[in-house]
Amino acid sequence: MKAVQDLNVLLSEATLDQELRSIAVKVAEGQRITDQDALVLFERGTLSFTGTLANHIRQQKHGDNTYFNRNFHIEPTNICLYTCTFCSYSRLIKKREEGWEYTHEEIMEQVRKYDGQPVTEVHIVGGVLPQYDVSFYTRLFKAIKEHRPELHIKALTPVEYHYIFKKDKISYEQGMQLMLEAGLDSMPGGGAEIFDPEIRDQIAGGKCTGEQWLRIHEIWHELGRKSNATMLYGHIEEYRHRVGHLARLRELQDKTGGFQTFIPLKFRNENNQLSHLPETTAIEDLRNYAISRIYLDNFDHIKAYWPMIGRDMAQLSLSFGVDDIDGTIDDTTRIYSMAGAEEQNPALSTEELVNLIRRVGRKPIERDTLYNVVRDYTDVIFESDLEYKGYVPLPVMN
Ligand code: V47
Ligand code: SF4
Repeated sequence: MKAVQDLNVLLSEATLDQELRSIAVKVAEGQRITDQDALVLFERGTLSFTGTLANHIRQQKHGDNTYFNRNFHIEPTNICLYTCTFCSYSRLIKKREEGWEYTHEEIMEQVRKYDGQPVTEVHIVGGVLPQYDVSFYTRLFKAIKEHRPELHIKALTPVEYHYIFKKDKISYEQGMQLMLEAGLDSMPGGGAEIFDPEIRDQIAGGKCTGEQWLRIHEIWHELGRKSNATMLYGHIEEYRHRVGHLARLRELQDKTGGFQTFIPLKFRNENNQLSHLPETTAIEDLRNYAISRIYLDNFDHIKAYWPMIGRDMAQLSLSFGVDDIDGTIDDTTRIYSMAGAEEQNPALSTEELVNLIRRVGRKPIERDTLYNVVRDYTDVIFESDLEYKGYVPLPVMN
């Protein structure tokens, strides 16, 4: 078996380092790695070592299947009460003329723009402002559902929920129940940043704590619903903080099973208060995907957010544990373009996304938010790709 041969090579490479060797054995035997193992991987795991282990797990979980979905983003406002130091997107209230604040009607206009288009999800997230309260969002979710009942609403993060529930003096439990009844289908993974309180205070002071972020997801999972998780890395945190963050996610996932996807978010340094920090290298980003894949054994999916890392890196990431590319027909998010992301006007047609996945030897599968297959594109070759000569052969799995 090719995967076992790869592992044998790795084992011999790792004979000089007993700890790496024991991690490889654990992965080969399908055992969970410890927090200390994860730290060793961050400190000493080479790109090829971590990549081979992560790809082995990816192949076992998904084969070559690579998922994407068709969604669009709505960002109701970029004015924000908070002042996260990594954020390039928000504007303070005193500079509100530099930003946007959409009304209910303006947001519904954006929703209606996609009428007749085969999108399955709307992703709603933005800044935190008093006028965007419980009543604003419940009315909005209801209006979207009335207009297009089958459209999946993936909206807001514990950062917004914590603020609006506190303002309305209702508990997290009551608040999430209201959201559920209004039509919220799932929660995106944002706002997690780094859970460690010391680091969080420095980069995201004042907004919900790591504990509160986790608690709101837990309550949502207890209501039988799904959510995602992220980690913002590559700023002032150390490897031990990344491990601590992943450990909290794995622990909650053991309890609820409600997370679908983990999305590592590389810190981008343009136009924010941390611009003096250098960005992580491509090697570090791939290692981070790989180690996340190895450590989070109870997460089904690892997602690369292509508008942030660019198309080439998204393709590469598929060999380092990633099985999902956040595909969109017309990505209108500005969170990353304002922070110096690779894609300034991120928009990929389904055809381009399918070609991008196929060209690195993977199988493109369109999914909905809950990973039901919408269409398997494995055997669909578009005319635009007929002349393409550089296909990577699919790995042979005997
Ligand atoms: O929480 C903000 C991050 C997040 C920067 O669940 C930055 O499917 C890097 O969570 N450099 C919001 N990152 C986006 C998010 C997300 C994206 C795609 C898919 C899903 C999903 C969730 O963006 C924030 C923050 O961690 N962010 N500024 C920056 N300068
Ligand atoms: Fe506001 Fe979110 Fe930006 Fe923080 S990351 S300043 S909460 S928009």
